Parts: sequence; C-alpha cells; structure tokens
Amino acid sequence: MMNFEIDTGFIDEQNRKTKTEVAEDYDHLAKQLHRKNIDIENLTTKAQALCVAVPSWGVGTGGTRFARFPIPGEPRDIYEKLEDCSTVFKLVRSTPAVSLHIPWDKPEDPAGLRRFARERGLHFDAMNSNTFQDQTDQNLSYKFGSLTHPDSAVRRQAVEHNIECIEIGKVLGSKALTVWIADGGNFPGQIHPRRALERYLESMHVIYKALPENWHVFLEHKLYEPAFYSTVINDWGTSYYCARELGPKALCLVDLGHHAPNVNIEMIVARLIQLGKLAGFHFNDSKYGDDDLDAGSIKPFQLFLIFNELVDAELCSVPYFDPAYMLDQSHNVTDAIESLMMSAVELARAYVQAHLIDRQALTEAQEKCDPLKALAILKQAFTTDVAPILAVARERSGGAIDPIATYRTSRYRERKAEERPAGHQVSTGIV
Ligand code: LRH
Ligand code: MN
Repeated sequence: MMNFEIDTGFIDEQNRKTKTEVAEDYDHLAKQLHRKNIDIENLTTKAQALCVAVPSWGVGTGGTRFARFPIPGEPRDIYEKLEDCSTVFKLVRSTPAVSLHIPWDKPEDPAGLRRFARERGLHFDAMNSNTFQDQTDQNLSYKFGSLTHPDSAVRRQAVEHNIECIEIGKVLGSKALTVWIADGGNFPGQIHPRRALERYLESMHVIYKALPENWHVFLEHKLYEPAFYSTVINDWGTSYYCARELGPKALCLVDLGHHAPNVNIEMIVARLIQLGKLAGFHFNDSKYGDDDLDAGSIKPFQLFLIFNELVDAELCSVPYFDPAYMLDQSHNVTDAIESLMMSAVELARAYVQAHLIDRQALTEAQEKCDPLKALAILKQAFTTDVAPILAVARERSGGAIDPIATYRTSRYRERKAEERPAGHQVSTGIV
C-alpha cells in the first residue's frame, strides 16, 4: 500500500478557494509599496528564494522531563520523518533541507536515504552529533562530559562519534557538522573552567582536521541545561574564541533559546557577522529558558530585528556572509507539521519585512542621532502586513496559499495514524 501523500492537484484545488482574494490583496499592497518605490515582485522573488532547514527531530511530538504526549500517526523512523518533512516542503516551499541528528537518525543505507530524500525534493543540511546522551551500545558514559571529559578515553570516544557523523554526512551530501555539547557542572568546583576549555579545543582540533575541504563545523553555545551551574561553551564570546582558534571552517551557530532572558541577540548576530564567524541559526522562540517554542510565537519583533541585521549584511555584500537557517523546536502540544509550517512562514515574514526597511532613511536618522525616526522606520516595516507576498510566493512555487487549512483538509495526520499504528514508537531522544 503506497503511503498517503498530499498531491499537487489537491493543493491547486484548495488554492482555487482563495486565489482571487489573495490576488486582490497582493495588487493593493503592490500599489501601497509602489508609492514608496518598492517593487513587490522583487520581494516575492526574495521570499521564494528563502531556504530553511527543518530538524528531523522536530517532526515528532516533543516532550519535557515531565512528560511527552504523543499523537497518532507520528513518524517511527527516519523515512517517515522525511515523508513529513516533504509534506512541510510541499505546502510552504521554503524548507527543502533537513538537518539530521546522529544516532537518532543513523541510516542503515545512507545512499538509499539520500535517494529517498531527493525523490521528495529534499537535501540534507548540517549533521548534528550527540554526545549528550549514552547509547545502549556505548562503552564510556558522557554523564560527566564528552569532548571536555577529564578521561581522555571518553574525549576520544566523543571525537570518534563526531568523525562518524562527518563520514555519514559525506554520503548524504551534507556540508556541515553542528557540535553542541552539554558539558558543564551542577556544582561550584565540579569543573575547572580553563582546563575544560583547553580540552574542548584539543578535541575540536581533531574533529576540525577530519572535515572535508568544503565543509564547515558549527559551534553551538548554550548558557545552561542540562548543566545548571556552569556550561563549558556557554556564550557567543567563548564560541567565537574557539572558532577563531580552530580556523576558517569553524563558525558560530546562534540558537535563539540559548541565551539568558532579555539578551540582545540581534547585537550578537551583528557582531558575528562583522567578525566573519556567523554560521547560522537554530530558530525558535522562548519566554524563559530554552523552551524551543515556535519561531516568532513569543517575540516576533526580536525575530524581525535579527533579520534586519541579516538583510543589512546581505545588501552590503558582507564577505563570508552565508548563514544557514534552521529551525530547532520541540512541539509538545501542537501537530509538529503545522508548527514547522507556521514557523517557516514566520521566518519568511521577518525576512520580507526586513527588506521593506528604508535603509537610506534609517542611516540618515542614525547619523543625525534621531532615535525616534530610526525606530519609526523599523516599525513601519514591521507593521506592514506582507501576508499577500508570502501567500503568492508559496503559490508561485507550487505550494499552498493557506498551508494549515490545506493540510487539515487533506486529513494527512489521520491517514498517517492508519498507516503508522501506535505503540511501535522508536524512542528518539527528546522526541
Ligand atoms: C540543544 C539543542 C541542540 C540540539 C538539541 C536537540 O539545546 O539546541 O541544537 O542538538 O537541541
Ligand atoms: Mn539548537
């Protein structure tokens, strides 16, 4: 029995329901923007070109240490995860890339998996290593660390795992390895901060040497959790120092949830762009800690301000500026496919709104020390409803004008519940 898939005919049929009103809204917005010498077609083309990677671990239901509430029709292996990633891509068209996590997604047949993905228009973005959990067949535990563990045998085991991720990634066509380590302590005195950082660099130098010519390694910093007193790679400064020590292939990845509340993340982004070390992002949102909530759901203005820095760099053709955009979220109470689609749309919204900013007027206001004028120029762009541009961009790329409505009308999840009998769940880490 062929697995159910949403086909283009169904998407077209659903689009016909709202196509006329969207075209009217688009023409109206076009006139408004034209008055400001902004060509709406240029923005729509930009929206169509935006590429975001979805996390393989994001298509299942997420959980916390307290509980996980799975839903019927969850993916049970990497192939079903890719089916769901391709459904997201079919409807929003901006997510042709998937970021895998090893060993959660360790493929028996990487070449076969690459073919399966390509048949669905998907390719593989950064690989993610995992030395923050112990696998059943593992010799040495990561309980007290991995790349910075006092025992060199544990460090070696962690280095070898990262090199294995690179080897798998090479067959899959990936071009980057993301290294996030949980290493840190829960008590004062538990970790010697300087020795731990030296060991991190010693281990990372070995991993760095294993990178193919055209690959990068993304260093992901995080303030805390699972370590609750000190974390070895705790902030962007430490990450930047290490990336510079390692060499040009090492860059700094910014996960939005990995900072203390109210940290000015757009400033960190501007710094890493200026220092030529911005790897890219794990986009999500949070209210308190690393909540991994849907991007743009809590602080949409912050997301806009981050894209303001990114678009400014893009328009200034800043050297080495080629950030990777990935989502890294945990969908605990929503249908993961709906959350990923909604989040991809929020990234496109922030990106297009950032292209609406009158940068000449903004620079003038900044140089003339006119803060209110500067803020008003940003708010003008942020408060412009670009939904018609996003809908037309999706439709022109063969996607859904209304991804959520089309997805729900397709009864995709209900169909998957029939195809994927519950109870045969594979425990795949946080999902
Ligand atoms: C750590 C993190 C990291 C992933 C994990 C799933 O909090 O953001 O990027 O490996 O989540
Ligand atoms: Mn992350």
